[in-house]
Amino acid sequence: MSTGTLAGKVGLVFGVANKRSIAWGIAQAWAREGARLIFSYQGERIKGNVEELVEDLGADTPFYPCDVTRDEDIAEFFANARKHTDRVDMLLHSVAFAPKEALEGDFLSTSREAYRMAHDISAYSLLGLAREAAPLMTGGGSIVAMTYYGAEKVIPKYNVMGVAKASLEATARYLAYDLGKQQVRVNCISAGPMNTLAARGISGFNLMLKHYQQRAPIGRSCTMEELGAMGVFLASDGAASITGQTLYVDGGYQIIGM
Ligand code: NAD
Ligand code: 0WE
Repeated sequence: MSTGTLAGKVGLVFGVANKRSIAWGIAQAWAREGARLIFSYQGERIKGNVEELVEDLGADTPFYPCDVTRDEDIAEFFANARKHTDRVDMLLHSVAFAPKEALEGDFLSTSREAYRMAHDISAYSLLGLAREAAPLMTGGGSIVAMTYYGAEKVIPKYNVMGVAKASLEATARYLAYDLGKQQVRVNCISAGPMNTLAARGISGFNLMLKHYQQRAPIGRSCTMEELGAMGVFLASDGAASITGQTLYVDGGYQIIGM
């Protein structure tokens, strides 16, 4: 019997692709605090990775496919999740995508289709998942979404992802308003740059980490453990009156003006 801060709680995790994924870092922290977790994965390409990872949390940890662009996948994921639990306490949204070319040139050349995809996968999906999760959050709940500073200030080449993250953060606020009456909280964690699959392909990413080392008050971006600790806090009763917020776990970079 676990005695952690999240003992007895049930969490749904969206966005594990491999062991470097932020979703995996936060899921491990939730599990360490005693939560029971149900995982989703994007598709067959990633299934094997997730299968191997979740075994560490116990051979009976459920995982089901869910491409968040498909309403029928979302419905099926929740039907599967209901086989294991009749209540959910937390949901982690750690999903983002824009077509590669949209993160390369200038923002002005973003196509209608790239704009649509980025917003569908990276922002609308929070609403689609929250709508299914909310009825299961009968004892209140905590929904957490991963965002980035490019939502509020221009980060060259982040382009349409920055606009989609602004939409994600606003989506979290409007969801927080709707769901507050059932004690479901919705917050974003704005992480500093992390060396994950989603960041690896980005040219100049190592320069960005150097830039944080030079400019952030604590002389670095964040660690996976620190993101996990924020995930645990937001899921805990200590955060019971925190909702609609974007919390920065970025070494303090966000406060700097020059
Ligand atoms: P990652 O590649 O490990 O995670 C991205 C996830 O999105 C993957 O698991 C992928 O399968 C999933 N995904 C993409 N399209 C999907 C779809 N259609 N359906 C379902 N899942 C889909 O990279 P990460 O860095 O861990 O990114 C996780 C989150 O953290 C993202 O929202 C990202 O914007 C955010 N974030 C990342 C950084 C960073 O520097 N790495 C910084 C701040 C915020
Ligand atoms: O949110 C992100 C990246 C999300 C992402 C990454 C990719 C790479 C592969 C979304 N779509 C794609 N599409 C692909 O084809 N981050 C916060 C990491 C990131 O990405 C950047 C950054 C940072 C930081 C892109 C440009 C500039 C900075």
